Amino acid sequence: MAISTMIGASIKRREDPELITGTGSFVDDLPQTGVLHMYIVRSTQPHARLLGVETSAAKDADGVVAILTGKDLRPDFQAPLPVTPTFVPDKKAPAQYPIATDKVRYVGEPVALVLATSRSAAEDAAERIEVRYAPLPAVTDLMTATEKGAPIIHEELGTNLSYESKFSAGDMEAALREADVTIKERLIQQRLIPVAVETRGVVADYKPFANTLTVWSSTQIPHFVKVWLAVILGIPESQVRVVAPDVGGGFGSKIRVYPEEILTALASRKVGRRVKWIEDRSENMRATHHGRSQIWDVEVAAKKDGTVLGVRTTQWLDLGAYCSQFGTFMVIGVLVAQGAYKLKAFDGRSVGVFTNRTPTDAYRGAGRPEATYFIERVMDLVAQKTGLDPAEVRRKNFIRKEEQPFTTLLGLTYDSGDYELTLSKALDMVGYRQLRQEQAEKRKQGQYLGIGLSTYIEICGLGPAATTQAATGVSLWGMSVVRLHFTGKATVIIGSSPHGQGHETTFAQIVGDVLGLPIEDIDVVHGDTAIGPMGMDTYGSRSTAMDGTAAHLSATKVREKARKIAAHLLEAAEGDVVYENGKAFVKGTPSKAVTIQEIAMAAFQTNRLPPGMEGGLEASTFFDPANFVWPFGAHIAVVEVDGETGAVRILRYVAVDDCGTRINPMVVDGQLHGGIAQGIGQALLEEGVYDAEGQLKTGTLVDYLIPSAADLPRFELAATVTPSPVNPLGVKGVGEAGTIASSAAVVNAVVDALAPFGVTDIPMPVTPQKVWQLMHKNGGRKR
Ligand code: MCN
Repeated sequence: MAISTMIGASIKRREDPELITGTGSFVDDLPQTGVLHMYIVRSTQPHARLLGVETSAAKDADGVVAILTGKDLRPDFQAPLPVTPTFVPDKKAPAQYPIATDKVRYVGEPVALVLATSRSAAEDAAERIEVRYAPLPAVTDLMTATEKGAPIIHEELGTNLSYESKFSAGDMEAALREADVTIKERLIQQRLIPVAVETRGVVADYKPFANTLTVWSSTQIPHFVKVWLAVILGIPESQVRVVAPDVGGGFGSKIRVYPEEILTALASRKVGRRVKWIEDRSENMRATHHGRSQIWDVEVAAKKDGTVLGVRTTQWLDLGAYCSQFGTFMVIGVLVAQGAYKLKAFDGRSVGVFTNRTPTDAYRGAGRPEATYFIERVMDLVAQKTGLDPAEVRRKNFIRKEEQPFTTLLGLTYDSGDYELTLSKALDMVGYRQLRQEQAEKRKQGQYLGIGLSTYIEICGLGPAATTQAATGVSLWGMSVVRLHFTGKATVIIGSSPHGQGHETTFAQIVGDVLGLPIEDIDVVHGDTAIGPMGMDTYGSRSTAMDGTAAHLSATKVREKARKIAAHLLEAAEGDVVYENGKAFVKGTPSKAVTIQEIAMAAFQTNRLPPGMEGGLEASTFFDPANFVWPFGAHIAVVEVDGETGAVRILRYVAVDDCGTRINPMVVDGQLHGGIAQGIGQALLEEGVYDAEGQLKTGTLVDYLIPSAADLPRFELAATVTPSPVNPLGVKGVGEAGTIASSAAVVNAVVDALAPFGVTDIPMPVTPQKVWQLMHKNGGRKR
């Protein structure tokens, strides 16, 4: 393959052979010698005073080295777990410590640690620990949690309300007065349990004499974990190293500094030995944060020609028992809920509430699936009420290509977009007109075909340093180092780290494109805080737009220096030398070229460097773009609802996505496949359910359904390319796009199929039981 076509090439992911042959190296695969195994005793109570932890029987058990309780460990914490300010800086965020001392607030909260010579010894000993609780009534309902008389989870606050914030612009009352139609609806974002194939795991190794700590963690954020280990344990940051080895999926669930990272490190410091903790699946379902768990109340003002004048929403956000690190990031959903449309008024409110359930935090899309679900359901509600076609309602309200960059009512500016183009392409692909005819025919025969659209936009590529500093308290940069070795091979060190995304391939493509090196000559290094630059880690589909751009810029700096060295070697004027495909030559004489390998060698030899030039061939970059990037697209689901059973089958799924320049279209498609599957999982199958007492009823994969290939159709994908103007590569993110778009498309399709029954909404997950009940409600079919 010609090197100059490296960007846009569907190169197979080079990380995969290792992963699919079982030779990857995950936390659990690290050398075991001398390691102590940690088992965490967790609260079985959703809300209770912790009266005591009786450990004497367990201490004598075989293989036990130490047992530690919250009371033993509390003096060692120099700070609570971090909570970022994210959009609602004045929220009430009670301090959460990694282990309970006086009270437990959700099932799964750590209560005691058992350290033993084997995992089974630790588990056996844990059974001998007696935890004495005085149970308290639990808060398990988001909508009644703040009512007078509800049990208070954090007494020091005197309320279960964390915050209530408004984000409004334009005159919603005027929009309602001007409207021909108004609609009210309540949309449910059920609680989701992220199910990464690899559960979390931590190995910590504290060296007492050197006061150094090395932690291997299955995390998306090794750099942030390093900082917080240093702060919470009081170890100089320079003496803490965090490594994220191969990480088997995260989907946002490994985005926070977790209690277990602190506890494993602290346990290692207490006993002076290497300590390992590996989460088991049922622990994972309770202790790893959950996602979504929101209710969105909706009010719409529209004209009878389909023009949407204004929307009002309240996002009720179930934070769970504590404010998780990025729990209130989900407020972003309200901030971007305007979607791809022009509106006169937006009236948004977000209310964050504590309940006695596992804390919620980012889950693939984090706020943007909720926003898309809201505005895309709004478009369909308006179509239904006005009798217009859902595609026409969208077209009527779209922000036009020539209006980009477009500033929303709440002041965010879209970088570029052509929403009409992706919609037209998707409609063509699916054969929309013909499908509508087919639908009408089938209805006559009592068969229920549904067509659902979702023309989403997304904010990602987090994100401009100043904006993210103001919104979240952290300046987010893209970071990279590109280093050429003596022999002309390159190392690229990036500030993000993948957990399934394929960075080792795509980042090599980015650098290879600039330097004209084959990707076999480029090693992409990530996820180790002891190597390379400070990083800002992986979330918010930011890596390519931020660290990818930083890698491009570092490579460009290296290329520029290489060109200067080449000019010296060729005894030519700098201005006459060009660099192409890994070679530098005087313009017009490519036969007399010096290769990058020769230039790299010369960069380390004083006798071959231009006089006064510093040696080496290496550059680093802190990249700070002017804006976020805003991918978009049009997804169409075609479903069939079984009139007898209420079962939903997805017949077709068409998606046209635009993530700007695609570095590797095959990787992009892979990201979309996974993302769409996850959104379909939310639409049809998944729900984290608690009973009225606060016990998790879906604590295993038997009760919590995730989609398998058998539940999914073949995805029909296509792309348009609208480059982003905010980075030189023109890239936007794609890691979450599929999830952001797909739940809305599928639910819109089901509601469309059920239109003859007068159905206007159906809460996710759309189970056969709910569908069947709606079909039989109030005497069945209406038209
Ligand atoms: N890419 C590309 N061209 C583009 C954009 C992206 O070729 N225009 C490639 C990238 O280079 C990268 C992949 O697509 O290899 C995703 O890139 P990007 O959109 O920048 O997202 P991140 O790398 O920052 O990944 C984060 C994102 C998020 S937030 C979640 S959640 C998520 C996701 O990626 N979790 C995943 N994808 C996942 N994929 C897997 N397998 N596992 C997860 O846990």
